Amino acid sequence: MTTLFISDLHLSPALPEITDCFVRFMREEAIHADALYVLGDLFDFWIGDDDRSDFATQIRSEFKLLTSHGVSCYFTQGNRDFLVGKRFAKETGVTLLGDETVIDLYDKKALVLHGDTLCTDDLEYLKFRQTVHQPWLQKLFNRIPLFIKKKIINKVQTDIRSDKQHKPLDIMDVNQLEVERVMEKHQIDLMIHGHTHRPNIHRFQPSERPKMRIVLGDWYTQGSVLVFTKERFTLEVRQFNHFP
Ligand SMILES: [Mn+2]
Repeated sequence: MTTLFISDLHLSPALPEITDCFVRFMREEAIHADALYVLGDLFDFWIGDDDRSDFATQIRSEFKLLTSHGVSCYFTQGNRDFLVGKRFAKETGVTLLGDETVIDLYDKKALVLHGDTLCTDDLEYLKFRQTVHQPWLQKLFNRIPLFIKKKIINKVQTDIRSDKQHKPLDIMDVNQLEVERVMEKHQIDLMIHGHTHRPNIHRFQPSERPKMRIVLGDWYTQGSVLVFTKERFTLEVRQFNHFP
């Protein structure tokens, strides 16, 4: 009985090493799990469910393989793949989760989310997020031909990259007060998220009950997995050559 959590793989056709590690992780490890949670930024960018490229098709088929073997797969959108939608879910058997979801983790309640909404000090990003998450805009975007979408995305990605360079790093981490507020709102003691690329297990006690926040790692130089069983949980890495 194992539940796996991953996020921030930033899969892209330009980085086949990461995709290879992901494919082997799916076929050799996740396939034996009860459930797999992908907490956002699976893709470096997802242009839309109408992407029929070899790369997009391959990733879809890896999820399909897993779900058809009875592994429950859940997906929450990140700030890079907020255009993953119903069609992707239908074609892969993956269940799409909302921005904040309380899950039942072996009789323990946990809140899972991407983590970008916890970074409330990053006002500029929150403004951007609000814009791109408007349903009418997403609907409109999904109707634009793929080649035009690619051009728009390239421009947006360049803007995001240059924006990050001009920001001090600490602004990109979560705001602790926001973490506590969200945990209080959902009445939970365990939170699991990615996004910040700062894998860690934080224990704190803002009120009478001890709380825990588990942060998933990225897949830039190695795979990164939270392995959760009834008895224990561990943040683990998978070297890119880990799977034989
Ligand atoms: Mn992110």
